[in-house]
Amino acid sequence: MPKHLTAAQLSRFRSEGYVFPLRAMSPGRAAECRARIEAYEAQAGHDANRTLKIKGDLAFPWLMKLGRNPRILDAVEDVIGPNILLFGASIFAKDGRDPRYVSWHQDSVCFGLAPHEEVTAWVAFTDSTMEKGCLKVMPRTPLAPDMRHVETYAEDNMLARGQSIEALDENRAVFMELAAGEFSLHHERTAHASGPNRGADRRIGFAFFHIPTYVRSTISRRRATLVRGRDDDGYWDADHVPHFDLDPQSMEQLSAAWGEYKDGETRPAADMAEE
Ligand SMILES: O=C(O)CCC(=O)C(=O)O
Repeated sequence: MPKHLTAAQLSRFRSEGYVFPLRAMSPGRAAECRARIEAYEAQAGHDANRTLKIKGDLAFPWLMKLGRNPRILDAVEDVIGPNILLFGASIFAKDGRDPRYVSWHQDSVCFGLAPHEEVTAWVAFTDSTMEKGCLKVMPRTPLAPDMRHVETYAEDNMLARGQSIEALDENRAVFMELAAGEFSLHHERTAHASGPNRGADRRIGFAFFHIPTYVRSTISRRRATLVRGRDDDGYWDADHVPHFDLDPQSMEQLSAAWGEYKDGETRPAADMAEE
């Protein structure tokens, strides 16, 4: 018996690689999340995209708490089972009238995981509509092996290396529009992208990356946080979870993970990953 998804939604996820919209929290709570992000940006003096990536959940206890949101985890559990590790989280924030976009890509080529069973919960802190450049997915892509990615380093591309799958049929794309407080799920092999924000207001989402405990890292031994169930597999060390905002120990771990990713150290691992 699924805990959050209906049987039809679960079957859709398995065949198409995504499901939406699901409710994580009220619009009021989502507005609080946005306000917290914007308070951090004001204090740090830069766009949160510069720092709250890869392991952005380690910056603040409130983000780690959101990573344990029971409604999100119930849906994730329906897909990957009861023993769940959160191995990272990234913000994707676009300003109003922002040309930045995310090119078509599969996370499976850079996550360095085997088997490929990661599920991302993308949580909307603001409304995320087609006009605002919501997340879009290419159905059924998880059913095939990884696709070829070209590194473009394009200026407005929000991905570190501008990695991009070319020649996808845009007409088949599904736009996952969400209201503030809702979330979507997609599989790590689901090709996804997002366009520029043509709206006046910001579009902010936080993507949480989940794996079942039996998934291994193909890069090296890494860290993750057990957010539900038990870890009898022992493939991951425990994250330094933040005890207070910007806890230096957690921030050190966050920076190290971001540095590795930007340096492309995850790429060879994608080649090593089991198909
Ligand atoms: O939010 C976006 O625009 C892109 C999100 C994304 O690439 C992801 O969740 O993996």
